[in-house]
Amino acid sequence: MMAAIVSPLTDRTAWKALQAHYTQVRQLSLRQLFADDPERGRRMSVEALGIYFDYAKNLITDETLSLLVQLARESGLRERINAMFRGEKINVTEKRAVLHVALRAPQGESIEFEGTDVVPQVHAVLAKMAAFADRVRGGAWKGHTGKPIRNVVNIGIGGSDLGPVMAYEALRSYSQRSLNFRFVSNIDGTDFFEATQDLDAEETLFIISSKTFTTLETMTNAHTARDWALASLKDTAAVARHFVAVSTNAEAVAKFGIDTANMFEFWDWVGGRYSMDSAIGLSTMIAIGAENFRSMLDGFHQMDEHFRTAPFERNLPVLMGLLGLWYNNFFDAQTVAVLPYEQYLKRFPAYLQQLTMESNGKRVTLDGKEVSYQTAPIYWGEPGTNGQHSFYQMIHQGTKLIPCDFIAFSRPLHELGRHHDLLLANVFAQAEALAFGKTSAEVEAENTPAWLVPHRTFEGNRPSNMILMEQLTPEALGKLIALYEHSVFTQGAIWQIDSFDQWGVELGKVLAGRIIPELEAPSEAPLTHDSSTNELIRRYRGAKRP
Ligand code: G6Q
Repeated sequence: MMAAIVSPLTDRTAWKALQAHYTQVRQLSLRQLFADDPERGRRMSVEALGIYFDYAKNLITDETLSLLVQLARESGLRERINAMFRGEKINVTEKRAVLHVALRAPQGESIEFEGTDVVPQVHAVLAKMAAFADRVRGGAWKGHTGKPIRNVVNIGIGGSDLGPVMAYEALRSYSQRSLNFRFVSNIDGTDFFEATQDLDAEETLFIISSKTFTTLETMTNAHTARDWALASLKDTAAVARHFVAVSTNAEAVAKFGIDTANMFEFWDWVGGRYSMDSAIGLSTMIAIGAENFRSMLDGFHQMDEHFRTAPFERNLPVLMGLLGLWYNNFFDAQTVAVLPYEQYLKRFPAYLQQLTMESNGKRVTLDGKEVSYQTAPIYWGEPGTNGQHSFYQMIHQGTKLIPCDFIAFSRPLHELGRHHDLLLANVFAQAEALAFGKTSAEVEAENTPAWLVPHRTFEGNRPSNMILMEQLTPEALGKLIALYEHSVFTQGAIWQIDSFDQWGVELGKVLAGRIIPELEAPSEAPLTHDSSTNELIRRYRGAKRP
């Protein structure tokens, strides 16, 4: 089904009003805005689902916000949200529905795809995952030689890797510590080698995670894993005890030699980068247990409901999406820094890179017309406080405007002396320093020599959001991920692009497929690429066979 017809972005009334409004607002200073309105901090914040979202330190006024909300309305965001929840094929270029919200719908709720309620299917797979996870965790699932499993290796890439790695790292304090978890994604043999070199095959379970079960990297690593396991176990019957699969492709799973009884299913309507809460999360569930996994799903679901029902003015993902769009499209900001002040979220920026940039890194609209505005910004980041001793210099005093998302939790997972007070003091201080800076008069008043004053001055006015939550729990993680998922959706709807396809990854795959046999062919085989690529191939061939 085609999306509702809305006018091109730059023709919308709110867009034009925002352009005019921008020329006034860019002169404003956050110092002044806060001085003029002592209530700004409290007023420009939303508290929902245990998330305190403070957006007061943004370069906005009330009018900015109401124009942005008007833009969301004019862009048909409400209709787009409803279309997603109704199971319409909003991924138009792949003719697919986009129903990751069904993965976390509680039992008893109904979400239909082509006339069938998919929620019971989701719960049947969750129950199967839970039974399996319990057996592995409790030692009832034995390897081929009768030993319990001590190592779980997830083999997958992209959406079948980044979510599982991120969630495992994020929820490590909830994980069963007697189990080791490793993640292999890269076609670079080093990844597999390092992940397995100290493991005993008798105690190792491989989860082959691949929606299509055809991905070059994953299939190559899966075959290497099979050879590695059989080199010690020496019996093909061992494959059934040491390999399980997560896929939509039962035929390819069976062909690989995995018993389809040990296959955990998901569906075409789950996009790779939106799949960590499907069976792709099997490693997560084995790590943290079924109950914690369910509470993570509950967190996701709470955010889904909030996104679906809350008025745009108080809707966390909508607000976040709109604020991001404000800098991206009007201030011409090229990037967004995601700065979690929580060590367990160290892989969260990498996870968000795929979610945001693979989803919204598009240059044509749904109807194939080239956009005349910027789409997805570059996402990047590192946990605080580490980044403060590295790239924050540029955020404070560089020439680029870099809006920041700070993420912090009031209660630590490990009470350790003053550590948490020091951590939180830093995150609050960074947001404050960015917003208000330090004027040259303030620097001069510290008896700074005149020549040094410009170097020590901070111009301020650098925007940030603060996402403050109580504690990093499975439920909190679910909310946080869904917050970003839906903020990406909000922006994609306004930019009128397909946030759910990824054609941009295809060309490289096809060309690599052509080059592989050329690297493996005898060195005199003729080459028909451009002169640069030909020379690279020749040099590689020469190095391979000196
Ligand atoms: C995500 C993409 C992509 C995908 C990987 C792995 O949205 O589709 O990152 O997840 O290419 O694909 P398979 O799971 O099919 O191996």
